[in-house]
Amino acid sequence: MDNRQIAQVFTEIADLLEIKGENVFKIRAYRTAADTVGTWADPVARMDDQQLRALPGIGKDLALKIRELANTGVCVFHQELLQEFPPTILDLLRLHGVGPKTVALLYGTLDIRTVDELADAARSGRLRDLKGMGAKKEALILKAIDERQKDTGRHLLSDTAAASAELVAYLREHAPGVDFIPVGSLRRGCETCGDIDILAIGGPSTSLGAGDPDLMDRFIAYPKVDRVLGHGDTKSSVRLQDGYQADLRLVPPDSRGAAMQYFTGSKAHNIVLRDRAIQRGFTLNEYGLFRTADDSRAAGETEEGIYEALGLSWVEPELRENRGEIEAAAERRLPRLVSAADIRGDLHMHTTATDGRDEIEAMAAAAHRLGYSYVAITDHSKALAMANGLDEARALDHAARVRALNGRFEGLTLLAGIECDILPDGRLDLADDCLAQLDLVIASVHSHFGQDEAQMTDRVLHALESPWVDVLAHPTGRLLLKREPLRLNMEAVAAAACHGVALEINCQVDRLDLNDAHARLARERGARLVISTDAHSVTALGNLRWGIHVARRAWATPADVLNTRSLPELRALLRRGRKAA
Ligand code: DGT
Ligand code: CA
Ligand code: CA
Ligand code: ZN
Repeated sequence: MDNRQIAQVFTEIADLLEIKGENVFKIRAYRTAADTVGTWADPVARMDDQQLRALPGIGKDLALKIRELANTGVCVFHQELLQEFPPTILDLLRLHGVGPKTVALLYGTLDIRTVDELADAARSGRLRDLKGMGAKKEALILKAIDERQKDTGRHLLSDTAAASAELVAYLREHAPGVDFIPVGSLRRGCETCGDIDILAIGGPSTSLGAGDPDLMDRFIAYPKVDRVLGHGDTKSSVRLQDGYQADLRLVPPDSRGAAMQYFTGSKAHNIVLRDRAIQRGFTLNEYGLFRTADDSRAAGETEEGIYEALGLSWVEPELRENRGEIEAAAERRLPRLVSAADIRGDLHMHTTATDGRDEIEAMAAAAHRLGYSYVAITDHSKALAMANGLDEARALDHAARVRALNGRFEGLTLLAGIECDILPDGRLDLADDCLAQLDLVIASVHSHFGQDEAQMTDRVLHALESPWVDVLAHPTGRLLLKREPLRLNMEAVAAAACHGVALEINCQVDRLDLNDAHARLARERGARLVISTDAHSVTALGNLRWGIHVARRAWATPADVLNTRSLPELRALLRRGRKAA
């Protein structure tokens, strides 16, 4: 079992204990353990008892449970708890705003077991009279159900990438002669993916049409397969235990590029490309590009060959959405997209001073290992009381501690920053003379998400008027598959940001906020982007790659992105830098 799976078992135990109304300390112990295991870099299943007990928050009992999970794949305590409730009850918890206490209430009083039963009860107004509910919460639950249904079947990019990588590793091990390439929306770096699409490039026994029954047998024998949806010699589909559908398609080597192109999509991109082929006397399909006149092959082995034969330069997968990339490829003016290698520093992260898990020094050491030239430590401000946000005095103390580490890590500069809340009326949570003493100020909305568009836009614009704000973080506040974006006039925000505020692409796996469309709009209006992890732990610094996909899907070049700059260049671009100059 990998860390993610073990963490999930602990989270479920905590949820079920909470639904039962058990001891809060016991519940918290499982949540802490889930957190530790879920973010630990090395596989805990391989650790011995002593190593396990050295992990934060893991005692004798939890260490035993991890050993049990590693050895048997299940935990008896977890199984027993699951027996006490209908299995569908955990689905209720995945609704936004529905926690274990609400589930306990719904199950205990109305015997609600499924999302459908909950929807019925909410629609017929049976929830509002329950203790602690009310009409407002009833409406919120209905909204959460609607949002959930709209998204069913989609998964976060990062989760899909992990599930796909695991499957591909299995396939590579069991079919060493075959080449496997993840395609579909995953290759395009879409924020969520409907399924896992994997392309297999012919093994020795393959020729067009003949297929490879052995390969497909091995595919459906993958231990995580829950159900086989289709099973042929060149194409099979399965449903995996964690809810993913996975499609495997096999093509011969001379169709490699054509199949990569076809199955990477998007559908919209493919349709335009196929029309272009027809206009030029070709037929394009997953096996190749053929001259319609005599059916002879014009291209197919490589993607580049296909695009070239159609008078186009090769198009990066992230751009293949029929949003102008074909025209740009025809005119040879596709942008040089930003990549992870261009990034010189990370400008948004938290430490144990607020809700981060690691100390300043650990974050800095990790950034140093990543080869960064600079990082900004940006803990929360006081309005975020839940996160132990900093007031002015603590913020300045913290800044001094951050700056004191400068010189410790060769080539790395630590910037003392803050993530300052934008209050409901648009004022900033900390006083100007405090903000002025910091190196970087990120502003963000963490409350009153329900304001209407005019109010919310005014609120954000007001905050951006402060001469001390350098970055607007996670501008829409959305949580993928969970919370809708707040209502904000992005045109107006982008226009305001042109006066020296960078708009963040937040790399948290369920934020990716700005999204691709907004980031592109902001860029086109002349606003600068910044790609930041908002890491709350050392390991989360690695989430940069997800935000890079978003930036690339927004057609961003290195020049569009603040944190591709050297530190002196960056300082000069900040509004506070211009002031000083
Ligand atoms: P998803 O799974 O909803 O996240 O999005 P995709 O893009 O991965 O879509 P999927 O899995 O249905 O199909 C994978 C690729 O196969 C798709 O991007 C393009 C190609 N494809 C599928 N169906 C069609 C089709 O009807 N026409 C064309 N031209 N291409 C198709
Ligand atoms: Ca797909
Ligand atoms: Ca598919
Ligand atoms: Zn943050």
